[in-house]
Amino acid sequence: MKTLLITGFDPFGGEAINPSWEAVSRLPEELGGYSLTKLRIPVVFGEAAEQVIGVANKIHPDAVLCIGQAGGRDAVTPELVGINLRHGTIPDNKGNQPIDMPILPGRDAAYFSTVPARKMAEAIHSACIPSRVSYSAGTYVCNDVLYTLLNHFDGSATQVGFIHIPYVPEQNKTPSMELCHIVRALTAAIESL
Ligand code: PCA
Repeated sequence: MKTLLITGFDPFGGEAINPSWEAVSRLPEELGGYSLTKLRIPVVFGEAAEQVIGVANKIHPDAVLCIGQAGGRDAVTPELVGINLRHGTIPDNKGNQPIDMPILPGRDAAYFSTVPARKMAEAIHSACIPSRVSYSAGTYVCNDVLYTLLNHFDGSATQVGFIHIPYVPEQNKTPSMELCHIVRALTAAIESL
């Protein structure tokens, strides 16, 4: 059986929960021909990606899929690209707030995701959940993780992808999506890998 390392984040920005970890933790142990290893990662520039790479070095996954909250989005959005830029409009959970800094100085400006982002969006849509491809993972910790992993696994057989998800209703912000729909969306995405 193939191995999938799937991650969700700690809460940040004053929220009590992060729906990305809430959804990831509710996924089954096996799905779509993959055995899942779930990892909760900190909302800290640099450290989040380091923790993912640390676990990946031990389990050698066939694919790494990271999930994050994108407040304001009304759909589940597989990301197409990670960029070599750090910019925080709020501090991370350790107080770092880089302003227009490269993630890896001198390295490529961007990498395309190596999972089939469009196919995943179509599979989520076919499960009757709003979804579209996103062309920007932002410049905060989610993009930091996506870019760093794409750089790390560049040229290897390990696929790397990222999916942003909306708020859940418990967070009292709009737009939001029921957690069970987000779990179903992630299920459809993994089954399409
Ligand atoms: N969303 C943030 C970081 C953690 C999360 O869940 C982002 O979009 O960068």
